[in-house]
Amino acid sequence: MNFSEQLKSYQDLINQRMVTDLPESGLRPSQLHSAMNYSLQAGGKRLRPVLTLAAHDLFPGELNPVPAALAVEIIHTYSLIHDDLPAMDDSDLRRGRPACHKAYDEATAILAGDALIPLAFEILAREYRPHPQLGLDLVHMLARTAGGEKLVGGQMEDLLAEGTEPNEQTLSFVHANKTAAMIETSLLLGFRLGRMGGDEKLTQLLTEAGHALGLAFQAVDDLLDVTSTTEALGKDACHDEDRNKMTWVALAGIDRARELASQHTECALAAFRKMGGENEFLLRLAEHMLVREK
Ligand code: GRG
Repeated sequence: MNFSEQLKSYQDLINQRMVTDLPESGLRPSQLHSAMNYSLQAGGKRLRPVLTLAAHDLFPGELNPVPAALAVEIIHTYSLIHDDLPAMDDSDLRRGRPACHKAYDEATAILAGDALIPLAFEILAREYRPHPQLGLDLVHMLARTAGGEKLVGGQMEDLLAEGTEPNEQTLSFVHANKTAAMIETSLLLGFRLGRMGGDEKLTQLLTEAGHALGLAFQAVDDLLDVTSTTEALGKDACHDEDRNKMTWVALAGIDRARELASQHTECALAAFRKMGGENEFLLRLAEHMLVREK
């Protein structure tokens, strides 16, 4: 399979699994379950779960990484639903459609996000029950990443920084925790399920790769906000500037943001290369993420 076919095949695996593991839209209360399905099935790049599957396939094992990948996408989607709320980033458009609170209402969007969080952990607990130690490790890794020191903490600082003078220290904290932590963990969950999952040296290299990839992803996200269009992105362009957000573009300009994205990508590539295994797809994916258009 070439890179595009492999990417599509990973995305298909996640999308198919979503259909079986999500509560049906009609389930009572249908407004809640329909909103959960609406946001999850709106598409999106499925980047994080693809990373989980590709990291598993570096050194594939006997266990199925798809439920772990789905759990990651579910947490990511909850964070997008809540991020779009008027009390947070106040965005009307997401994944090319009205944001959840626009398609439904604010209370429903809050509750849909709330219900997605335990669903992710329910899937992990249920699927990996025959391997309790492993299952607990996965739950621990994802919970920690979704919590106050990582995703939620990064989001808090991001909101607090709005309208303040950009500075590198805050920006680095926000990017490391709001964005890079989940990308790192997406990789680590998949790797943990593979046959080399207990190898410390490889885990360390993958952690470095994930961190760098996450920082590159955020730098590209900052760039796309000013260089792309709402149609291409499927979410509001120039939103960061409108919200007076602290971004690399605001702090250091477009050229520096590009330079940073390339440097972080190089770091990620170097770590993936050192890991060996079936790393060809991840190498291509890291390059693809640098030149992505949405
Ligand atoms: C509400 C706890 C909480 C956290 C929100 C995800 C997030 C944190 C904020 C979204 C805003 C933003 C620009 C975040 C950084 C980059 C990012 C996570 C972009 C969205 O991810 P993509 O581009 O989206 O992978 P798709 O729709 O393709 O999955």
